[in-house]
Amino acid sequence: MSGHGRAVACANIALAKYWGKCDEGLNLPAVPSVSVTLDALVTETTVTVEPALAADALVLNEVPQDEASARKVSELLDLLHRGGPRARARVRSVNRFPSSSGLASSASGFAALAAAAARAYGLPRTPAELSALARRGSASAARSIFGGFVELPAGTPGDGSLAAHPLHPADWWDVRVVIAMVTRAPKDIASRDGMRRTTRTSPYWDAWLACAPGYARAVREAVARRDLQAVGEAMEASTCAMHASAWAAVPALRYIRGVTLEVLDRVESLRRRGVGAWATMDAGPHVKVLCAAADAATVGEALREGGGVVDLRVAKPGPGIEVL
Ligand code: 2P0
Repeated sequence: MSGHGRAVACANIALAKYWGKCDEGLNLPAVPSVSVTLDALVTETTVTVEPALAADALVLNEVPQDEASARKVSELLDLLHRGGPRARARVRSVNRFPSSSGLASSASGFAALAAAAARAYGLPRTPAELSALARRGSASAARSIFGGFVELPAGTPGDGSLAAHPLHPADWWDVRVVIAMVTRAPKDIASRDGMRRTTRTSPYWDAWLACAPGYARAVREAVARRDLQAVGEAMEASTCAMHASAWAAVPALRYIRGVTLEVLDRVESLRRRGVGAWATMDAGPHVKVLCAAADAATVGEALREGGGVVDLRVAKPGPGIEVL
C-alpha cells in the first residue's frame, strides 16, 4: 500500500525532569516527569510510503540524512508495524527551532513522526498508543502527543505499553516559558549517552532516583492549584538535582556553562525585585524561565541585560499532536 501522512507536534519542557532509564531496550524512564507542551517550538513531519525504495529516506530541515541517521526513524516505523513486514517510507521533518541544542527537538520530532507514520501506513492508533510509540524514539516525545500539562510516569522494566497522559489542557493556566538561548552550537553529548553515563558512574544517581518522584508530585499538585511559586520552586529543585547527578558522573557532564549561571543570576535578581520567575535547564546550556503571562516582557528584558543571550522566545502552553 502507499499512503501519506502529515503531523505537527510541539516540543515540551519538563517542569519535573526525566533523567535516566529503568529499561534501555524499551526506553522506559526511571523516574516520573511532568511537562508543559509549548506552542512556540514546532516540528512538522510528513511520511510518504514508497514501496519502490530500498531503504527509508530521511530529510531533516531540507538536508538528506545518511542511513545511519535514518536508523532511529526506521526503528520507529518497524515498531509501528509490530515486527511485521512493511514498505519503506520517505520522511521529511522540519523543525521551526534549532535542532539538537537542548531545545527538545527529539520530543516534537518523534511525536510528529509517530502520528504521521500511523496515518501514512493506515494503522490507526489511540493517543496513548501513539505516546507509547513515540516514547521508544525519545521518552520526552511521549509527552508531546498531548497538549497542555502532561505526565509521563516512571516505567516498569519489561512493560512496553507505558504512555504519557494529559493532566490539564493548554488553557488550564496562562503561564509563559521564556526561553533564553545562549548558543547556537549543537550540544556535545546526547541525552541518551548522558543518562547512561550518569546511571553507571554518578555517585548521586541513587540520590536522584530517591528525590525525583517527590519533585514530580510537588509539580503535579502545584499545577493543579495553579500555584506558580510552588511549581517554580519544585521545578528548580528538580533541574538542579538532575544536573548535580550528571555533573558527578565520570567524566563530568556539564551541560551548564558559564553563561547559564549568569542567566540564573538574572532570574534570582528578578525574584529579589518581586517578579515571580523560576528557571529550568535541560541537556544543554539554555535557560527556560517560567513566569506569569503578565511578567513575560519584563522577564525577557532582564534575561537579555548583560549579554550572552543569542535568542529569546516566549512560549505558552500549546496543543497536542495535529494530524493533517
Ligand atoms: C526531560 N530531557 O524530561 C529531560 C530533562 C533532558 C533533560 O527528556 O534517551 O531525548 O531519547 O529518551 O527524551 C531529553 O531526553 O531522551 C529529556 P531519550 P530524550 O525533558
